[in-house]
Amino acid sequence: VEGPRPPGLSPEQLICRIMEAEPPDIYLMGELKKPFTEASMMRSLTHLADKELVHMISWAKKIPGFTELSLSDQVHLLECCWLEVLMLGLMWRSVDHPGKLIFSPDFILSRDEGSCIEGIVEIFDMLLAATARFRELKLQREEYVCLKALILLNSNMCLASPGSGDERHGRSELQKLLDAVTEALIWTIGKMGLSFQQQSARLAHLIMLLSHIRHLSNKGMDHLYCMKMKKMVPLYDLLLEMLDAHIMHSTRIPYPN
Ligand code: AOE
Repeated sequence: VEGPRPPGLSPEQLICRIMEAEPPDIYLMGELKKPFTEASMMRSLTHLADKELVHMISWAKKIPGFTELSLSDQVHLLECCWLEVLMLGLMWRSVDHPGKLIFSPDFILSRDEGSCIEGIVEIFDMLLAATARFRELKLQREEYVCLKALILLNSNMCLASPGSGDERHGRSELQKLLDAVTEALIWTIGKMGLSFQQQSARLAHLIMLLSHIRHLSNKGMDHLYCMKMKKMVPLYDLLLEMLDAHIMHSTRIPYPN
């Protein structure tokens, strides 16, 4: 039943390639001014995200097969998933630091420091809860990189690219990529010395966390939209446009600029 894997890689080779694609740690250094105000903390967070997004594009392009998708599929996928990908990265960095969010090695926030920014404590609590779940599961690096690639490749669900004509072709290529990464995740869970039943349960637990992350990203997007209205997020025009596109997809209600 298994067709040739997109780049013709074994699960082991695929995980290797996805591991090599991992973005570097970002340091904020001079950008951090304590004590934080609502505006300065938001500026630091935005500055960080801004730098991370540049690396995220390089990361995506290193996922085997991604650049073989149509350009519009590549754009749609990144547009849909960027906050989920940032959030999963944040959880991974924070997994060994209960109660703390390691935005970067030099930008660590506790839940209570979130009270600086209206509405952020609720998001922090959800991020910390999901991080605690990954801690309980003792998430492995190999699993983490597979989940992040799955977020990217699975984010497209409701987005069609009408008129592109090769939709069918694009979809099945994307499906093949998703299948390959899923197979790699199953393979890496299989190496852990668990019973068959424990392996299935672990796969289910990991995949279920992705729906929490999608939910968190939607909450974060709502929150960012509120911040934007308070003129707290210094977004570049292009990024602002992209953020707008995201909110319109998720609510389907256009709003005035
Ligand atoms: C999570 C992880 C992380 O590494 C950094 C940040 C920083 C900000 C945090 C967020 C996070 C967690 C959720 C928070 C949010 C601030 C408020 C929210 C706490 O509650 C995110 C700052 C985001 C700044 C906006 C940048 C807009 C970018 C739009 C990008 C886009 O649409 N596209 C298509 C670019 C895609 C490139 C890959």
